[in-house]
This record gives sequence, structure tokens and C-alpha cells, in this order.
Amino acid sequence: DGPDFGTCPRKSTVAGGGTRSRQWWPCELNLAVLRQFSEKSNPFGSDFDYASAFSKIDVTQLKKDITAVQTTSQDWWPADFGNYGPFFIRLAWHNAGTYRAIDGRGGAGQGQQRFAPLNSWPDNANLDKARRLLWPIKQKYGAALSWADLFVFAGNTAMENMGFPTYGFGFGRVDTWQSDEGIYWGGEQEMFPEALNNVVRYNGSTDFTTRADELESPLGAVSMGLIYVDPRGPNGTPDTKASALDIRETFGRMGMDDEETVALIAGGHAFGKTHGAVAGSNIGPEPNAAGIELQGLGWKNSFGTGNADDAYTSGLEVIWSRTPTKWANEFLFSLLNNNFTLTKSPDGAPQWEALDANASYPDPFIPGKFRRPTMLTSDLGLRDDPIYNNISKTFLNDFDYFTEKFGLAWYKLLHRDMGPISRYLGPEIPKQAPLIWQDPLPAPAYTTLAASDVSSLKSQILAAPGLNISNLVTTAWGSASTFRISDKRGGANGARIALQPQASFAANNPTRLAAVIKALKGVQTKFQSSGKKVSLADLIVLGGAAAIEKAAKAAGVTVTVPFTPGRVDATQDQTDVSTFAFLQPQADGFRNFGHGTASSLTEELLVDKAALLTLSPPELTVLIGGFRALSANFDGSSTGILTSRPGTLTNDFFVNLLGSYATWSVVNGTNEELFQSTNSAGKVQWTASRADLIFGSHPELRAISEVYGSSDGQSKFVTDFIAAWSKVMDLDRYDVK
Ligand code: HEB
Repeated sequence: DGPDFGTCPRKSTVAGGGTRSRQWWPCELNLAVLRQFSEKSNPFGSDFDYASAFSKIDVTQLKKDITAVQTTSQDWWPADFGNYGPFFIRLAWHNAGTYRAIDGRGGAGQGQQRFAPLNSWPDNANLDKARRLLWPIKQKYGAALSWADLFVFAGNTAMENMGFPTYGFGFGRVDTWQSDEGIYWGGEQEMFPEALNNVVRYNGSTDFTTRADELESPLGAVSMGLIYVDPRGPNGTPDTKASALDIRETFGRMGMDDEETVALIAGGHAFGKTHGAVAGSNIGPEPNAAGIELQGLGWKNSFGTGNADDAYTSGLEVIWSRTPTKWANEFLFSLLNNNFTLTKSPDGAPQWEALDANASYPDPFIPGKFRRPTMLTSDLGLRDDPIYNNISKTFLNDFDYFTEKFGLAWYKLLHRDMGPISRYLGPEIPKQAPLIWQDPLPAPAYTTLAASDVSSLKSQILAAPGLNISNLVTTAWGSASTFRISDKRGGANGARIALQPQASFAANNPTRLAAVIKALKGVQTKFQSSGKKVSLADLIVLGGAAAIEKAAKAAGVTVTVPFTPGRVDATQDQTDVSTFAFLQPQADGFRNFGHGTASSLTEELLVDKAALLTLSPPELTVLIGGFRALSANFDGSSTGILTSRPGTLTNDFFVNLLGSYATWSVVNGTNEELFQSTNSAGKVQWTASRADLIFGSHPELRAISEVYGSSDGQSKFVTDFIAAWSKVMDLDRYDVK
């Protein structure tokens, strides 16, 4: 049974109790995602440098410590086969497996499994014990080893201890200290809804033989509370082919192709077993609903010993291999050499058993006792889908090839959300060239430019035909603002805005962008003909800086926009077009591009983008005001440009927005996306989008806008705008941080 959805029956009168604004006005734009992960919730404070704390670790010793824990069975949660290895692999996989390529969110990178909802997802059952088993190691290393790293490294080490040659490992995942509220996990009000109830994320469709690709974006799982797919088959129906469709869709959303997908599942299920020895009715509430005396542990099993041979996790009771704690091709051997018949687990869930096979699969606790081969419906999907079947056969026939492919896919799974390889720490980073999913970059040709070169380049850019404040700002922004903190992809480094697919993103106004890139390349060629070097990526960012300085000067202020040189230019070959396509914004309120949908309003998409750029509410606000002053709409339109002197870095946007009384109305036929303001003579004076007007309508954004729109606000506006701008330009500069 899942948690009780709704409000707490106990009516608190303190500590945030009582009916909140959020309940009175549930549609109000929620800025909480811009305030999370603040210094206040982080016990290490904002100056904590994980890389330097980690550098003190002896990884060889850490491995020894993990190995000792892996092979020392504890009475409070006895290890199957005396080995927690498979359990730790599942821990690592379930941490990493929430990643979805569409918005880059999820994944192992933040240690999020310590918090709700993930700590209490039905699919994460009993992983509370796996995390608790690792506490002595976390305790020993303290700040020098994040939970996020430990969760995945334990799985990686366990695999090596069981004979699997891993491809390598990068540390560097920094713990967060609260649940990531920016992740959309779905709109259901029920965990793991049964059968026909699981339609919310499928737009109402119940036909699981056709609906797999209708899964709501950006979700990566077929059901609320699952990591990927239902092991029993879609909605508990043991249809192996339909299960394969779900597998293809969900693993595809993680950026895995068919071969990687088969490698992961067949490789993962080469180890361990599933747990469903007793009826599910014996199981208590998940950690977040369990009593305080259970101290963060959940799923208390009241049957027999409550663990070991009585354990209940998924409610399925399956063993895949004769050697479940040793790397071997046993899973695929069993899958392709047995006749499986549909049976039921002790809990009544559908699973498959080779009824005519010898019982040669070991019991986890009773030596000399053996079971017949068994499989999950999802496992049989690898046999019954024709493409998966071919791959499975290839892997079964060539164990070395399978080992190599699983090694690569497992490495990708664990590191997919870590961003540039310069973030990886530790002695086990592969020496090979980076892989395509790591968004490789060439080595820098220089790390600094002479100050005189920087200022001469800025004047050359401003003097170049076709370049102006508006298109320089939108180009620099288009380049840098693809960054997303979720998986640390995108950003200005690499100048991928000049490559496909970014060069064709509608938000970048491709025709205008092409002209800007051409003009900047002209400046680059000229500079290089004097024997010096500058990257296009740096020129794009420098162009934005030059434009802002010029606009500030027009407003009567002399400023220098900080500039960190050293960016490089990627090639098209180094750019994974299909996954870079996910970086395309549906809307970008900063440039007044696009708009929302019924389920995500324009201003919500603006906040979501701001969250992916790690902006605070004041940073978001000041950037919008600045963009409007700089006339930086993607299409050069005048929407939201509430100033009579565009191209001048003034606080006019705020002054005019806050000073307009009852003059705004919806423009007919725009679905409340476009508004206009009339002056006293009844003439249209301004037009604006939702991304503009939200700063006058939302109480907290209005409060911030008032700061910048006050008579003493102009110089703070310029300073704060430049700071926020520079922050965005450098978000991806892990090479210099
Ligand atoms: Fe897994 C276990 C399902 C994929 C690794 N899995 C498991 C279980 C289930 C599953 C139900 C049981 C749990 C218990 O305990 O009861 N999976 C699944 C699915 C999928 C998967 C549905 C998709 C298709 N896996 C996977 C992957 C991996 C894995 C990808 C990695 C790589 N698993 C695993 C392991 C295990 C499992 C290792 C065992 C654990 C132990 O032994 O504890």
C-alpha cells in the first residue's frame, strides 16, 4: 500500500502548520525551486569544496572498507549468499536510474535517495537497509566522501569484487541536503497505481501495446514510484513483448540505445535475486510514513524473521543465475535456454519458471538447497522482442563482447549526469578519450588573453557590420543558457551554438544567429591572421560583454563586464545531435521566446529555466529587466521592451511596469500570452508577455522589482545585472572553478 495522499489529519499549529497560501491559491507561481539548496540547509556551508575534501581519501583503503562491509553479513539484515554485492549494485542502479535525458534531472549526482520521495518509493524498497549498511563507511570518511559518491561506488566496487572488470570510476558527486523540488515525478496522487488507474502519465490511454511512447515528457518511468518499468509487465500484465516496448521507451529516455539497454539489464541481473518470499500484507509502511522509533527505516516485515529467507522487497521471488555473486553469462544462458511458464510468486505476482529444468540455482541461505530457473516478465522482454533477442544472442555467444558493452553502459549509467569530465575526481578516471555522451571538448589553445587583446577584440566586435547590442546579447545568452545544472550539460564552452542542432533552435532565431556567427568568425580570422588565437566560444561571450558595456555607457555608467577566457570550440563530430536536441527550450522568457502549455505556463517555464541556471529570484528578476533594456528578444520584437531608449542599460522596465496603473489588458486571440497597455489617450503604449507581466503581478517578484525600480535602484540594477549575467556565462566553466 502506498502513502495516504492529501493533508495530514493532525492539525499542527506551529512550525509551518495551518492552512498555507499554497493551499488557498494552489495555482500561484511557485518560486521555491529557486530557493532550494541554499547555504542555510547545508551544514558544510557554501564555501565547502568537495574536491579538496575528497583529495584526502585513500581510494585503495576505501575499497577495502567497502569489500569488508560487502562480505560481512549482519544479523539485522542478513546478506543473500553472504554477499551484499548484488544489493549494492541495485542501490547504485536505482540512484543513477532516475536520470532522464529530456531535462537532465534525476540521477545519482546529488545523493537524493536519502530524501523523500525517493527514500520511500515502492521501487526503492529495502534500499534503506543498503544505505544503512554503508553508514560505517560514510561515518569513517565524513565530509571527504559524499553519500552520492558512496552509493554508486559501493555498487561499482561490489561488481569488481564479484569478478567484473569495470571501465573506470569518477568521484565528484556533491551531496544536496533536501529533496530536489524541481523534479517533476508525475501528476498521480497514488504510488505505483494498479492496472487501469495508471493512465495519468499516458494521457488517459490504457492500451499498453501502443501507448509506450505516449509517456508524458519529461518522465522516465512507466509509473509513479518506479525507476523504469514494471517487472511484472505493463500494469502487472505478464505481456513480455509489451514489456519490451516499455523498456525501450524508458531506457531510451535515459539516453540508452538497444544494445546498451540489453547490456544493462542482462548485466545487472547476472547478479543477485529478487525478494518476495511472503505475502505483501506483512509489510509495514515505507520510511517516510513509518513510526519515529523506526529511525528512518521502513517496510518492516512482520513475517517470520522479517528478513533473509522471509524477505519481501518487490514481491517477486526470482533467481536468475547459478552463480549470483560471480560475473558470468548465466543470466542470458538461462533466458535463452529454458522454457518459461507463467507462475505466481508467493505474493501472487506474475513471474516465470522453467518447470522442466533441473533445480540448480542456489538458495541464498540454505546450502545444498536449489531452485529452478526463474525470470521476470521484463526479463523475458529481452527474449521476445526481436531486436533485443538478437542482441541477447550476440552477448550470449560472445562473453567478452558482452563484458565490454556492459562495462561501457554501466559507466555511462553512473556518470551520465556528471557533466564535463573535468568534474571527475579520483584515481580511476579512464585514461581513454572521452566518450560522445560526455560532450567532449578539445584541449584549450590558450588559457588567457592579453588585456589589450580583450579590449581590442571588443571594439572590433562592436565595429563589425551586422553586430549590435541586441543580437550580441541574444547570441551570448543562447550559447550560455543551454547549461542545465541537472546534468551539467550545455553552456557556452564549445561554441556548440554554431553547430547542429543548436544552430537550428527556433529560440536562437537561426537566420539572425548565422549572420552573427559569420560576423564573429570574421573578427576571429582577422585576429588569428596576426598570429594570435581566440576561440569562437570566447568571442561569443565577449560579444555579449562588449554589448552590455556599450549599453551601460549609453546609460552614463562605465563598467567592465567580467570575462573568463579559455573556452574552446567543439566540432560537429564531438556533438551528440540527438541528445543535444533535448537542450532546445520550448520557451525562453529571457528572450521572450515561445510560450507555455496548459500544464506549464510561460512563467512556470521561465522559473524552470531559471532553476536549471541556478538563479535566485533576484537574479531572475534583474536579468529580465536587463534583457528588456537591451532589447534582447529573440526576434527583435518590442514585446516587454518597456522603455523609450532600448539599448541603454536602464531600470526603465521596472519603472514603467510598476508605474502602470490599470492599463494592461489581454490581446484578443493570444490565449492570454500577449498583453497591451494603453496610455491616457487610449493609445497602445506597450505590449508584454506573461514572462514580463509576472514581475508586476506575483507578490514576491513585484517586491524585488520594486527594489530595482526605485529612484535609488539604477546603480544596483546595473551591478546586479552584470553579476547575474557573468554567472550564467561561466556556469559551465568547471575547467577554471
Ligand atoms: Fe533489476 C533486482 C527489476 C534493470 C540490477 N530488479 C531487481 C528486482 C526487480 C528488478 C523486481 C528485485 C528486487 C528485490 O529485491 O525484490 N531491474 C528490474 C527491472 C529492470 C531492471 C524491471 C528494467 C527492465 N536491474 C536492472 C538494471 C540493473 C539491475 C539495469 C543494473 C545494471 N536488479 C539488479 C540487481 C538486482 C536487481 C543487481 C539484485 C538485487 C539483490 O540481489 O538484492
